[in-house]
Amino acid sequence: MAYDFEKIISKFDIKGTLISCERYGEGHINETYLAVVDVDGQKVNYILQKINSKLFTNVEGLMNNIKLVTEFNRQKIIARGGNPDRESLSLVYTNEGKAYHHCKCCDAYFRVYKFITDAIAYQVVEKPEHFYQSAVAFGNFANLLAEFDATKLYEVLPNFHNTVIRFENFLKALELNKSGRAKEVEKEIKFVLDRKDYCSRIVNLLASGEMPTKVTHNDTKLNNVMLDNKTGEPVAVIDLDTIMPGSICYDFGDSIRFGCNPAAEDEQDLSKVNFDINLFEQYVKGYCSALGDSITKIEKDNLAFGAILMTYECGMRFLTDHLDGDVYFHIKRENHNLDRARTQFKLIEDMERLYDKMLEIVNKY
Ligand code: ADP
Ligand code: GN1
Ligand code: MG
Repeated sequence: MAYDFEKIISKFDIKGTLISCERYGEGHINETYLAVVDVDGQKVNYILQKINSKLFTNVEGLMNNIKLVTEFNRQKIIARGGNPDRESLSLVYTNEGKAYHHCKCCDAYFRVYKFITDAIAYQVVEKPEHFYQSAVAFGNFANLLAEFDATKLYEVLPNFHNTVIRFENFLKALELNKSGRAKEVEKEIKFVLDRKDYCSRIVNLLASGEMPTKVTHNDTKLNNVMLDNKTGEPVAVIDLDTIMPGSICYDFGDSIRFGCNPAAEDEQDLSKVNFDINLFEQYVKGYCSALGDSITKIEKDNLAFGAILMTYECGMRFLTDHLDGDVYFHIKRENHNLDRARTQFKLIEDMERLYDKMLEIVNKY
């Protein structure tokens, strides 16, 4: 659908003329655009996002979370003498002071962020150092959020990482088989069913209180952290849609499933998809050093398992969407979600083989 970007941008507190507005980044959920605006003869970049309001049905609640967290972060950064426009995701408010604009003509919700300059969100790890730095970034972010009052947050997507419920949804999708594809993916279906026992471990530890529930990011992929172009050091954690209560094992695990694979998440040639144990060690080192004493024993004991679990959950979600007929994740080609599921399953096989080594590494730090 074509949007009237000029009109949309004019609703926000931006004093200038829109030069261009093109699709940007690799996100699967929202539609992200790079908006270039002429402000007094200077080109200024902004990130414009069409919020996925099919998924985030309470846009007001979602945007209020983002407003609270980004303003909290900005104050902290100012207090330590940093640059809040660069080190935090920062909203550009509408002319009426709102965090988003609802376009009545196209019934779509938009938000604008200041563009974080001289920084990159990597799609794959190009240097081990980058992965280490992303771990430091997410570890520091977790520390910062520990001081944030979680009761102020609206739970945007309840049960987001509840693997037991994800498994039930997978079974429903299998039974309904809306796409008619179940017969073609019997091997992948068996892979998921064989590992059902993984689902309840962390859910139960959280429910019993043995593992602490913390404010977590819940989408800690490498491409949700911006690293400095030149130094490779952390600049900002982005993509704050899913900040909710959860386990740090989920956040740790999601970073590992995405970053320890030198290939893309949707690589079709599975011989290129491998779990890189050296990258795993880099991440453990960065994450544990940033968390220091705030990580409890039960959390530490479950970090390695969290990596397998998050990879399993994500693969299961991709396969569920393939069976449902690609209704959740944006796809760019036929069987795209199946390709994504297969990379996750390949990584799980590797991790299961290397599990003892992973535990040993976690114990070192
Ligand atoms: P999604 O939820 O769809 O993943 P993101 O918020 O992660 O969307 O944005 C997608 C991509 O856009 C990011 O990976 C990053 O490359 C880029 N991006 C997002 N916000 C900013 C920002 N404030 N400054 C610069 N780039 C950004
Ligand atoms: C989605 O928005 P994006 O691309 O950062 C998804 C994550 C998945 C990820 C898989 C809200 O994240 O949970 O792990 O795709 N986000 C949501 O790449 O469902
Ligand atoms: Mg993202």
